[in-house]
Parts: sequence; structure tokens; C-alpha cells
Amino acid sequence: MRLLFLTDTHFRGTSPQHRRDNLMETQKEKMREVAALVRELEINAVIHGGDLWDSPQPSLAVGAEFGALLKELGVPVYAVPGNHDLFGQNPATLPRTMLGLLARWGIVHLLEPEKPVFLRGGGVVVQLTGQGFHYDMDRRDPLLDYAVRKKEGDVAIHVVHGMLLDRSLYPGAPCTLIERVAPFTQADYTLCGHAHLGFPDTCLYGRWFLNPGALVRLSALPQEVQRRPQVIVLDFTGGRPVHRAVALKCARPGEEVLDRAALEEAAFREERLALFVQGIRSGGDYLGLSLEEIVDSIARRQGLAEEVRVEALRRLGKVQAEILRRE
Ligand SMILES: [Mn+2]
Repeated sequence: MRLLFLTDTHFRGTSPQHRRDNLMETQKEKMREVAALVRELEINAVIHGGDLWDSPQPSLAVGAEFGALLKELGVPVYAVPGNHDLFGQNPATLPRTMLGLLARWGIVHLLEPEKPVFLRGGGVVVQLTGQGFHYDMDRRDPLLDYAVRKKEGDVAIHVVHGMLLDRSLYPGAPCTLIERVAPFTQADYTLCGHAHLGFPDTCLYGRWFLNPGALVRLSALPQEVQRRPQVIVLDFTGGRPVHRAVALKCARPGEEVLDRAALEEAAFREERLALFVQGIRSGGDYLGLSLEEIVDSIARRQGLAEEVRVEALRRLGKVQAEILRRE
């Protein structure tokens, strides 16, 4: 029984400004290399940590292309929805999204927290659960999203699209620390997406927490230039579970695919953004920059009823869908 984990592919049809390559071709090449790994290493299933798509409703051409590549992996693909897979970060919009369509057609199997999937093979039973993104992720009690019970099986895996990290970002940034979750989850492996830079493999209380980083390098941050896109292979064939990272051979060095001028500009922008965020902070207590975060922050500060907040977020999702249709 061997599983392959990858995350944050952000399939899309266009290249961001600072990419020097044809990103869609690069992403197709990566998926073909993953398919080759699946065959060579005799992988039984692929697990995706969310943000399969860069937007919830990519064009049909992009959907068809990458949907076919997922199918050509030749093994079941299990996934959780990421924030980019949904409208307005709202899981209720899933049926209108490309990921929802693929799930309905059986090309991807969506993992849920309360309905474990059991994979059996080679005398090993693996319990698989997952928690997709939602707008309370990393804001409400993190154990609701990150901690699971092992009901049955030799190994329990929980897949989450959330900002799980080994140390906190800037103060007030929504994130969940591994040390907060580790004592309470029974998952032997917590596999995470969302934080594109990933974090070092961490073992706490005998449980592993892994995020190999996004398969795509979308931003021009200096850390992204140095990072090699990789997948993780989990091997349960021996006496005890082992895992290792496998860097993709086709991924070119960051300096080749990310534009240098754009990198400098990005560093400058980061600095300006930090100043801007500081300015906003001193004026109020807004802890986020996305519209959802601002709505959330206003609702909490003014003590608005839960229905009002949910309705505001629902309308925001609707408007975003509308804008996307017009584009
Ligand atoms: Mn992502």
C-alpha cells in the first residue's frame, strides 16, 4: 500500500505576469511526471490537499485538459476542496464548481471529516478523512477541523486545506500551530495544503504533520525561487509507515521560470504592502485583506447575528461567481 500526496496545483490556462514559461504546459508536464511516478512506484491512490484549480470555474478547455490528466493517473484521486476551488470560500458552492463536477463524475473523490474512506491492500488498512476549506478555518476551535478519531485501521490519515504551520506568521494572521493539534488528533499523518511554502516534516506526540508545499510556484517571493516543487510518497508496505519527499525532475530552477525584474518588484511590493497593512491596523483592527476576512472582521466586531454574517458571505460568493462569468 503506497500513497502519493501532492497539493495546491492551481491548474489554470494563463501564466501570471512574472512566469517566464507557458505555465499551462509546465503544469501538464508536472502531472505527466506524477503519472509516471504512480506507475514506477506502484502507487495505489493519489491524495490532493486542495486548490486543484486556481479558480472555481476555469474554462472548459482548462477543465477538460487537467480533468483528463487526473484521470490518466490511473488510480483513485482523493481530495479536499481548497479556498480557490470554491466561490467566496463557501463549501455550499461546490456543486457549481469544476471540482464539484469532477467529484460528481467520479474523477475525484472528496474526503469528509465524518465519513472515513478505508483503503485496504497488502494487509494494511488505511483510514482516510479530510477537511476542506471554509471561512471559519483557522479562526474557530482548530480541533474541529484538524483533530480526528481513528475508528479502525492501521494508519489514519487526515487531509486539511488550512493554514497549519510549525510557527506563527505575523500577529493576528489566521493560522493553526501544529503543537495545538498534535496532542488531540489520532491521525498518524496530517497532510496539509494551503501554505504554499510548506513546512519541514514535523513529528509531535508520535504523529506526523506534512506539507510538501504547492506543486506550482505562483508568487515571486524569494522563498519560492529557492523551493523545488515536490510530492510525498507514503509507504505502508513494510512493518511501519515511512514517507519521503520526491522532487519533480521536470521542475526547473526558480530563477528560470520566475522573472527576476518581477522578483525585485515583488520584494518592493511586499514592503509597501507591509506598510499599508500597518496603516490599516493602526486605523482599526482588520486582520485580513480578503473581502471575506474584512466582512468577517466587521461582523465580529459589531456583534452581528450569525445569519447576517453567513448571508453577507453568501452574497459575496454570488457576486464573485457573477464577475467570473463576465470575464
Ligand atoms: Mn493554494
